[in-house]
Amino acid sequence: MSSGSWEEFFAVHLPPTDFEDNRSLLKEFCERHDKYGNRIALVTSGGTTVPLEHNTVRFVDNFSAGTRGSASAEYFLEHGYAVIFMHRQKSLEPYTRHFSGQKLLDMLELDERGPNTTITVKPDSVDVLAPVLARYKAAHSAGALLHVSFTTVSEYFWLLRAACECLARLGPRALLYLAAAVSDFYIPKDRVPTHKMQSASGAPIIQLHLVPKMLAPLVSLWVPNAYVVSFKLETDENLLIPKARAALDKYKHKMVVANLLQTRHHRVILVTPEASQEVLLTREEVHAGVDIEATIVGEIVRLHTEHLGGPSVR
Ligand code: 9Z3
Repeated sequence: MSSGSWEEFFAVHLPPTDFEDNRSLLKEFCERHDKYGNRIALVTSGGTTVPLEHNTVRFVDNFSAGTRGSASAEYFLEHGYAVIFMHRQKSLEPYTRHFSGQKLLDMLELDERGPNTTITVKPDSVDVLAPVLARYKAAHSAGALLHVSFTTVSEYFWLLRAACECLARLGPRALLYLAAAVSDFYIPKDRVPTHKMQSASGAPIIQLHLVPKMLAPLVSLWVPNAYVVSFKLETDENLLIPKARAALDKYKHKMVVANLLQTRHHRVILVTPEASQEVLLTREEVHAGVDIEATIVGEIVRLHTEHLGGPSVR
C-alpha cells in the first residue's frame, strides 16, 4: 500500500486536543532562546502508537523506552544547548531516568518515631542523587528544558511540525536529533473503527498503510537551515550502512546515527556524507554505566559547532 502525501496526512488527521497549548509553549521557548542567540536541540524520544480504535483500547506499539533520547537531552544541556524534549508520554525523561522503578524509594529512609515523620536520603545515596539533582535544578532554573509529549504517530507529527515551525527562526543554531522510534505504518483515520473491536465479530483483518516520509518536508521546507540528525534502526547488519547512506542521499541532511536493535546501547555508527565513524563502548564501560550518548552527543556538538564556524557554546 503506497503512502499518501504528508499534506494529505495533516489534512485528514486533526491536531491533538492539547496542540494549541503545546504550540504556545514551543513558540515562547524558541523566541526566548533565539533572543539570546542560544542554540536549541529538539530531541525526540520514545515510540509512537498506532491506535486500532478511535476510543482506543488497543494499539500497535514498539520497543522504545526512551533511553537514548532522555540520556541525550542531558548531554545537550551540559553542552549549553536549550533542549526541547519531545517524548512519548510515560517514557524515560532526562534526570528522572536515573531513578526509575524502585530506585528512588530504595534511596530513602523513613523515620516514624516521635511526633514527626521524617524522610531522609540514605548517606550512601547522597553521592548518587546530589549531582543529578544539581544538574536538574540548573537546567530548570535556566529555563533551558521544555517537555512536550505525544502518544500516537499522528500526535508526534503534529508536534514535530509545530516545533520545526518555531525552530526555523534560529536558522543553523537549531539542531534536530530525531531519536524517537516512529512507526512506519498506520491506519488512516477513516479506516479506524470508533468503538472497541468485538471478538464476536471474528478475528479482525487489519491493513496497515505506509506513513508518508516526513523527513522530506522537514529538511527541505520546515527547517531548511537547521542541523538535522536522523536515526536508522535495523536488525540486519547488512542493511544498516546502505540504508543510512540512502537516507542521507535522499534527504540531504547532515547525519544518520545508525544502530542495530540488539547492540544499540553500546554501538552506533555516525554516518555523514563524507565519512562514517563507529562509536563502541567496552564491556568495562558498559558495566560502569557509561552512556554511549555522551560520545554521540559530544561528536554531534563538535560537528555542529564546526558547521556554525564558531567556538563551542561550552
Ligand atoms: C533509534 O534508532 C534509536 O536509537 C532507538 C533508541 C529507538 C533504537 P531506546 O529508546 O532506543 O533507547 O530503547 N531511533 C530511530 C528509529 C527509527 O524509527 N528510525 C526510522 C527508520 O529507521 C525512521 S528515521 O527507518
